Amino acid sequence: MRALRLPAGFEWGISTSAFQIEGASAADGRTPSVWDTFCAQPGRIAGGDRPDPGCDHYHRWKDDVDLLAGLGVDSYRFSVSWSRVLAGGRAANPRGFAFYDRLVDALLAAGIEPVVNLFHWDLPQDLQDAGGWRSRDTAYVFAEYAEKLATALADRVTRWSTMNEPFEHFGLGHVLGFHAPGQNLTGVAAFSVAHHLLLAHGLGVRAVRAGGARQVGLINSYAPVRPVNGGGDGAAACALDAIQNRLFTDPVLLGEYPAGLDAFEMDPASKPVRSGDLEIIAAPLDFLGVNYYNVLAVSAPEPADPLPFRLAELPGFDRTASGWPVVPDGMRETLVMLKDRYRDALPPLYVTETGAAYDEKPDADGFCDDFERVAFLASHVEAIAEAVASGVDVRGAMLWSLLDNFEWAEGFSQRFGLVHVDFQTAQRTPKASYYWYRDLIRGVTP
Ligand code: IFM
Repeated sequence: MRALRLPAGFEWGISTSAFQIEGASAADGRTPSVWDTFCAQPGRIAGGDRPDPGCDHYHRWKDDVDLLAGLGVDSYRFSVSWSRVLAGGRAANPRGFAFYDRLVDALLAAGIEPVVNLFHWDLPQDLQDAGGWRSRDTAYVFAEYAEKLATALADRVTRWSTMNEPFEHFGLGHVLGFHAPGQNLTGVAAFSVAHHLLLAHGLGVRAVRAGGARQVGLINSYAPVRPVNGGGDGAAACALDAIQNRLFTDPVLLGEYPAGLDAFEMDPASKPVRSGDLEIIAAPLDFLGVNYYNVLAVSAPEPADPLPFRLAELPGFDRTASGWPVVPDGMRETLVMLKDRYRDALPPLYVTETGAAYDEKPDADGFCDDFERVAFLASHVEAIAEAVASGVDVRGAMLWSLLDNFEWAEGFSQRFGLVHVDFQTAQRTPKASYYWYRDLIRGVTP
């Protein structure tokens, strides 16, 4: 790995999410989320995997804090299970709050800054039954949750994000139906979900600040779009760029919806958008979180295609076990794209996720040599440093993820962890990438 040139104080962290690691779905008063419901439906999850007990972080959190301390990270980003702290999404559950209290205290005692994300796709099922994100009310209930949580934790937690990757929750969960809640919405119905997620974000920013939070941001996923046949696929590339890279960023940073949504029959002048909403959505942020995994290749759609683009193969790149092309320069390109596109409207950036699935196992001596993940992470960290060198204000990087975990519709078949988890026993085994990252953080050039 080349010597990294990053500013002093550059932050190194790692990310997880509640539903993917906690297990304990019925412990201590937790109520079901849309993902519990979805996982119970036959055929939804690869191999019929069930998330519980999975990593069982709810019971093994002390071991996981020890792993974080051994890694030496400056920060740890985790999400809160809304269904654990508020039964049905509304009624305070003291035992749920107590779990995150303990976790925050243990992180601080270990010298690790807790970074709290409020929503990583696990809407309480009761709120889904009341209309989910198609209902405007859900955005207001989210704000109540946000304020309650900030009131409980903001004396110790400085940095908050309202939500992680709303685009994936919208697209995979509400349009393509591959994720919970498994809907196939189009037109105004689909647009209402996007708009209410954005409204929830804006109301959530106000609410966590009212609860005492000092730094608030949003975490989005980004993917540079490459037309496979150059200009011939330009319209398809613009359509995918509008929805993947702009739909959840332009309203937040510029106070307006991007052009190009009409290709999806989504109309920003339609009913869900009320006067004053965009001002709420564009509340100033302290940071933007950037999740980057790969670039997307696209071609023009065939006449029968339901979407105004067709995803294509990107030849010439290695692939991870998820089949995603390994394109480290896409990280630099993403960060520079954000700087060029949003200029003065862009707050400081943190890379809040990057990582890769590879299928390595511990050998007889317990050594797990995930050399492909080490190469992936090293090249993507170098790409962040290149973006910083070209003037992008990136303050830190959080890798995905601490543990192998429940990879949504892929179940346990895709492993992103720096720590291997045996899902029969929940035993944790740090991989080579864990030691590589530890040394990087210590300033040891691998
Ligand atoms: O596991 C997911 C995470 O929940 C959101 N970002 C992408 C990761 C890998 O697919």
